[in-house]
Parts: sequence; C-alpha cells; structure tokens
Amino acid sequence: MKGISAFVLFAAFVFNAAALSSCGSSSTNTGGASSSPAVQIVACPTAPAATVAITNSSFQPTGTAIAVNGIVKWTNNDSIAHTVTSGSQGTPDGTFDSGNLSQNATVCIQFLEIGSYSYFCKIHPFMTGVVAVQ
Ligand SMILES: [Cu+2]
Repeated sequence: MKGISAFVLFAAFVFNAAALSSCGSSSTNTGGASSSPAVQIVACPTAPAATVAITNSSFQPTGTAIAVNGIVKWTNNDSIAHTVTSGSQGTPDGTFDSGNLSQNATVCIQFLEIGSYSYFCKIHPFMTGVVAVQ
C-alpha cells in the first residue's frame, strides 16, 4: 500500500513537472515577443484570407486587409520573376521575403501581429503593396 502511494505521488510529481516546464517554455516565448517574427511563410491553404495577383508587373490589389493570423497568398501570373519583399522605397526591412517567384509560383504569408506591412518587388521596386492586419 505504501509503495503504491509513493508511486502515485511520484507520478503526480512528474506530471506537475511536465506541466510546469511547458508553462515555462510558453512564458519564455511571451517574454521574447519583441524579437519573435510578426509573420511566417507557410504552406498555402485551400482558402487563404486574401489573395494578391502579380500581373503586368503590379500587385493587384495593392491594398489588402485581413484579420490577425490571416494568410495572404500571392501568385505570379507574369512570365518574368517577381518578389514579395517587406519594406518600402526599395529597402527591405527584413520582416519577410518570398525570394524570386517564377511564373505561376505562389507564396503564402501568415501575419501574426496587428500592423501595416508595406512590401515591394526587389527586381522592380516600383511595384508596391501593403497588407493591413487588423
Ligand atoms: Cu517584379
């Protein structure tokens, strides 16, 4: 009997330790919120929150509004390569960069924080757009 309750206590201790350690790791993430990425490139879902066509060397539409955690999908309809790169006036800000998208290539980006995200094409900096995350 004594041995069983010792085992139960041990099991409860292990469970608590696991719960505490998972708590600890999530609070570590919260603590690092300022340095955690505001966006992530993800696999394209069947139904993204919004789509942007890259057509005739322009982003269509140029302005996209989504709710936080929404995913925007860009598709390059041109025969030449384009990029979807965060920043403005041709200067990347490092938040996201699709790299070169060839014809029919897509990129999907999930926006994890409210804000306004300007972007452009690194090959054609006159191509600009903005994602408003509300
Ligand atoms: Cu381009």
